Amino acid sequence: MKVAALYDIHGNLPALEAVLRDVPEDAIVLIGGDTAAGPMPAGTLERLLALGDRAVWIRGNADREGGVESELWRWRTDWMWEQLGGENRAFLNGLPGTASLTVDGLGETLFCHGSPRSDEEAITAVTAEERLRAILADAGASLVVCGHTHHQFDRRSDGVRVVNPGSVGMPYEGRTGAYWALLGPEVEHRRTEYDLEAATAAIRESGYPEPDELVETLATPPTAKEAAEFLEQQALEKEAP
Ligand SMILES: [Mn+2]
Repeated sequence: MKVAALYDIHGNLPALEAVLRDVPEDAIVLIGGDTAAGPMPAGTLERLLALGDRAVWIRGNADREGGVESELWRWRTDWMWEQLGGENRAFLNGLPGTASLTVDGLGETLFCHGSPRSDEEAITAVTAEERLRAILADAGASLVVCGHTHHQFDRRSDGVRVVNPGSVGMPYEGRTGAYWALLGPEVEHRRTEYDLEAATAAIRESGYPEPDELVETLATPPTAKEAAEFLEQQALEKEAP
C-alpha cells in the first residue's frame, strides 16, 4: 500500500482540506497525532472520520488528557475538549500510540507521534546520534515515521531510517504551506499550498485561545533549523536529572 502521512494537523481544517486534495486516491491516510488541538477541532475530526476505513489513526500527546505542559496549551486543549462532544473526546483518548503498516517498496513501517516509546519524546533533525540510538533501540522496524517536532527530515541511525513528514497545520519550515509525506515506493516529502488569508480569518472567528500567536506562526514560521535546535535543547533539558 501507499501511505499519506498526515501529522500534526492541529485543527487547521483549511490546511487539511488542501492536503487531502493532493493525496492520491489509492493511498491510505495515516493520521499521526496532534490532530484536533487547534482552531477547528470539530470540523477537522469530522472531515477525517469521513475517510472511514481509508484512515489509520494514532494518538498525539495533545489528543489525550494531560498531554500538554504549558499554560497556553492547557488553555487551548481545555477549549478543544469543550468544542468536541464526549464521543469525540473518548475516541481521541482511546487511540493507539503506534501503528505498523507494510508500505510498498519500504516494508514494515512503524508510525508513532513523538518516538516509538513515547508520544512526548522529541526527535529532531539535530538529535545527536547517541540519543537517537537509545530512542530507536527497541523500535523493531527498519523505517520509523515520527512527528511532534513539526519539521521534515529523513535520517538514518544504525540501519533504522527515521522520517518526519512535517506538520500539516503548524509547520516550522521557514515557509508557509502544509507539509506531509507520501510513502511508497519512495519517501516523498510534500508541501501543499493553501489560502492562508482565508485560514487566518477562520482562525480569528473560531474563538480559539490566543489566535494571534498561531496566526503569526503560520504567516512567519521559524526555519526548520531554528525549530530543531530549540526543540532539541528543550528535549535535553527534560532529560537532564
Ligand atoms: Mn505533539
